[in-house]
Parts: sequence; structure tokens; C-alpha cells
Amino acid sequence: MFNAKSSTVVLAALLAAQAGWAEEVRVYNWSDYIDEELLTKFEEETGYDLIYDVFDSNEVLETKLLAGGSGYDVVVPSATFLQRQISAGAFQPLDKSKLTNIGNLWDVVSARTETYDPGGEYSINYMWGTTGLGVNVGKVTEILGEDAPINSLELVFNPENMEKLAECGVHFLDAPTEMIPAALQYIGEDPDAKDEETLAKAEPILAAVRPFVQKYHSSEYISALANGDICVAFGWSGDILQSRDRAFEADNGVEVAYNAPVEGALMWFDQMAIPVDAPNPEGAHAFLDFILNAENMAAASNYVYYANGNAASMPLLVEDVIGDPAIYPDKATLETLYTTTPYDARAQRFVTRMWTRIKSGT
Ligand code: N2P
Repeated sequence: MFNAKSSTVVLAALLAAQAGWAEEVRVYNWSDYIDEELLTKFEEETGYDLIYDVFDSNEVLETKLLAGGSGYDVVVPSATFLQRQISAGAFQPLDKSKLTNIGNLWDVVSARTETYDPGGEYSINYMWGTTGLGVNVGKVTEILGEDAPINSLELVFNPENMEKLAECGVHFLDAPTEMIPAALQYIGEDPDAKDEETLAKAEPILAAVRPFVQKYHSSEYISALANGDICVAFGWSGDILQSRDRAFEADNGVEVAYNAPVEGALMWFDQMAIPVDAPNPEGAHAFLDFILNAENMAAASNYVYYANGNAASMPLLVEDVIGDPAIYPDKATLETLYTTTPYDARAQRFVTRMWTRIKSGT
């Protein structure tokens, strides 16, 4: 049967092949989230031209995705965002017959991501981690003393500590769906609360420390912490561990440490999915299968210090990754971690407005 759309695609591929152009695969992933050698390896192995763009905010990705026509073949939302994007019809179901490495997925992680994407119909886990405290150990203990609460939310939500830390610089993530749950956790409320009365309780906590936050930004803290430009970042586990490495390599006397707060930390999952209007679904599946390869996934985790959802990659992880409880938490830590679920449209509006007021200090 003649099918205009697929004939056009086949024709385009033939013309491209004849002219010696490679077909493109466009991937939109978080910044500082892969070993770039893997990008070249993908091109060499598949013959595709890889266009790889980065973002540092779920909100930015969601705006592009829901507007349609993003032009991306693979995107990587966190699971809470993915769940409501699935409901909005933003993704196409995966063709698992094209994912020869899908059996490498780790059932422990799949059991958790199941809540957001039942049966893994639309996504595979890329990496997961926690949101917590990055500190310049020397500066923070100099300012707050040897018993500085570097593993507690007291560090960033107690205004007395923050007032002192302001002098050496504090960054918070520009991620309302992570900062608000953390503030709720600090005051003993449910971090996954959805009702306005509970959500509103986060505002005075975040507003009270606002004058001492130098910047709300979700990627600059990696180098700022490593350079000694700031002394505290409320950020993502692997990013802070990358910062620790950068400081170590620069041999600049900065010692960076990451701790998931003892009060409990958010455990999040970043999922790779294919937009419903992806220009090259074939190429998207090739990219996903490349990522599902145990060696490739291990190389990515070994480089960025995030845990992954790939069981077959585990024997290939370096001890610095698989043996670090900040990356692969032990049972006791795992029990303190919490997860969140998506806000509905109304709660999301409430949270977005609150976040705007907090950031602007009004
Ligand atoms: C990578 C940050 C990814 C974690 N730099 C946020 N989901």
C-alpha cells in the first residue's frame, strides 16, 4: 500500500545516503550527564549524525515538549514530569523489538519507575540520584565550626547558619519541585504534599533564607563549588561529586563533599523517552539501545558519578561509583529517601507562583 509519509521518509534517507550525508538523531539531555566520548562512539557505530543539546531544568524541557515540534528524537525528563507528559500524549510507545539490550535493565530500579510509567511502555531509566548538600568542607567548618551540620537540612534552611554562609556563597537549585519538598521535609511535613495549605508552609522556610542565597541555578554550582567561588550548593548528587573531582584535579586546596540530608532526601529518576513527533524514531531507538548496552552505560556512570538502572553494567562500574553509598545508597540510607509524584495543573500553578515570589524576594 502506498503511504505518503513513510515513502517520504524512505526517499529522504535514500537521498541522504546517496549524497553521503548521515541521517541525524537529536538528543536533548541534562548538562554534565554523559562522557562525551560516547557521543562519538555512537556516531561511529551507527553512522548517524548526533546532535546533542543540553538543559538543566525539567520545566524548560516540558515547555518545549508540550508546545510540540521540539525536533528532538530522545528527551530525558525526570520521572514525575514524564508521568504527566505521558498523560498529555507527549511520547510514543517504545518498540521493544528494536531494543536488543532491554534485558539489561535492573529490576530494582524498574520496580520504582513502574509508578510513573507502568510496564516501561514509554521510557527506560538513564540515571537516578538524590538531591542534597554539596559543601566546601574547609570553608564551611571555618565559618560554622567543626560540628557544622554538613549532612543536615539545618545547614541550608536554618537562617542563622545561612546568614553566616552567605559570606562564602550559597547556590540553590532553580527547581521548585525539588526545593519545596525539601523545605516540607525539614519541617516534618509530607514532601509529596499536594494540598495548598501544606504547600504554603514551605514558603516562609524558603523566604527566610532567600536573602542569603547568591543564586538559584541548576548547573553553575558544579564549577563554582570546585573553584571555591561558593561554599554550599543544594544540588544533585553526581554533579557535586563531579565538582569534588574537578577541585581535586585542579589541586586548588578545595575539598568538596556531598551528603544526602539525614532528615531524608529526594530520590529521582531520569527517563529516556521518544517524543510522539520525533523526526527519526528509528534513530531514537538506536540511541536508546546504545545507552542500554552495559559497557556504554557503565562508561557514562563512571564518568558522571550517577547510579543507573542497568544491572548488566554493575560489574563494569569502578569502585568509586558502585562502592560509594552517596551513589549506590546502602539499605539504611535508602530507607531515608523519599520520592514524589506529579502536581496536577492547579497545584503546579500554586507552586510556580510561590517559587517566583521566593526567588524575587517579594
Ligand atoms: C545532571 C543533572 C541531572 C539530575 N547534571 C537532575 N535530574
